[in-house]
Amino acid sequence: MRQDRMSPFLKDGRSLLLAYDQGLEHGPSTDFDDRNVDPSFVMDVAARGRFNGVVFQKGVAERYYDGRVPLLVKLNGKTSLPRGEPVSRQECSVEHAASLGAKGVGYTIYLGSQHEAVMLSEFGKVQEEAHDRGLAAVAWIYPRGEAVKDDTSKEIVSYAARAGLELGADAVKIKYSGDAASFSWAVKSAAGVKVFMSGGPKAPTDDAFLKQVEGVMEAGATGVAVGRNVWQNSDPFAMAEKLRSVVFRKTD
Ligand code: FBP
Repeated sequence: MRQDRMSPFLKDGRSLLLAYDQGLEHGPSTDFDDRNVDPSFVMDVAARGRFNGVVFQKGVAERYYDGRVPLLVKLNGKTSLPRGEPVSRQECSVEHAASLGAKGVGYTIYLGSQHEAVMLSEFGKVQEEAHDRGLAAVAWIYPRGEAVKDDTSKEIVSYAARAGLELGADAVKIKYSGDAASFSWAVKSAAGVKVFMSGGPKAPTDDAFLKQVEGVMEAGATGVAVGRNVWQNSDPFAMAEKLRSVVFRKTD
């Protein structure tokens, strides 16, 4: 049987990942406050909130990762400052991620961008190197750029999921298409690749976000990889508990 490289991040085949690379992607003044600007606070939320994995860029991992939960290192990234078609280039090697204790690596592909080919090609190398080392290769696949009119349509979200399969990802992290029926087409399109919903900006209420997560799980996804909806919450531990009860709910 094929080895499941995602197994370090799974419990009963499901998963709740905590993402914290927004300091690079959005900048501290956009997303952080006095509490969550400190990576050790988020490391603690990941551990005490019983997340199945934490996602850091290498700089944060080098200084703050303490081994309490499995680590996934993001290998590429960009800031919010450049204008024009999005591109995110690799700035950390698979080898370095492995040396930090990562059990998986993450890479963002802006599907539809004029620079898509650069990211597809880099991810191709990342995936092969990761698999050579027994690490999971997780693709953040975000359709974006002039050519993409609606990045949460059923058509485009399922295209992102399918691209993950074609590119050999062990898991894809994609945006929610808005309802369980359309998201289940994305899960089917991924054809066995684990599907995670990407959290997005903090929802107006906990219930509004949990409703999305319910739809995601009903659609057959593996779980969610979430950041702002947890560590921007006034009680991240309570939110983690609520998320766990939805993600790991037994349906039978
Ligand atoms: P959030 O749950 O906070 O949205 O985090 C998920 C994530 O994919 C992060 O890993 C990444 O920093 C961010 O979203 C990228 O957001 P954007 O949609 O602005 O590119």
